Amino acid sequence: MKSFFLFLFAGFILSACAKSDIEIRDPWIRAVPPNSKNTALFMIIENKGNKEDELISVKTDIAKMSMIHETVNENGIMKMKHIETLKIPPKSKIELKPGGLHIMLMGLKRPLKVGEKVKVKLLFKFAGEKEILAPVELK
Ligand SMILES: [Cu+2]
Repeated sequence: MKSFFLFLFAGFILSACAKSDIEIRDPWIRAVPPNSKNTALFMIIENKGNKEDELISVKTDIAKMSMIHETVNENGIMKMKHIETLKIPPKSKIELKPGGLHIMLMGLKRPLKVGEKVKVKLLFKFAGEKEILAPVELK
């Protein structure tokens, strides 16, 4: 019995540690017209830990596919480029914002309402899965 509780306690400590390294702040999804098929998700990802972590995938029920995109300037033309994973160096934060890095939500399954909160699951290499609620905003 004692070892069982010890095991539970160890598990709790481990998950608490994993959680504290990656912090997601101010997530939001851009409001788009009802007939629009794509939108984007923005946020600040902070890595408080001592080792690099990596955003591997993003999932949400509202879109068929989610992709990490960066915006690049090619001869004066802004283009979006797909990147496989997003590395977050230790003790640093990365801002996903309009005109820069973003999560492209493609193939919206239904129109989004301004103000509604959308559940999104982010999978990190070390921190594991993080669930966030991203409000739909007109900005
Ligand atoms: Cu994009």
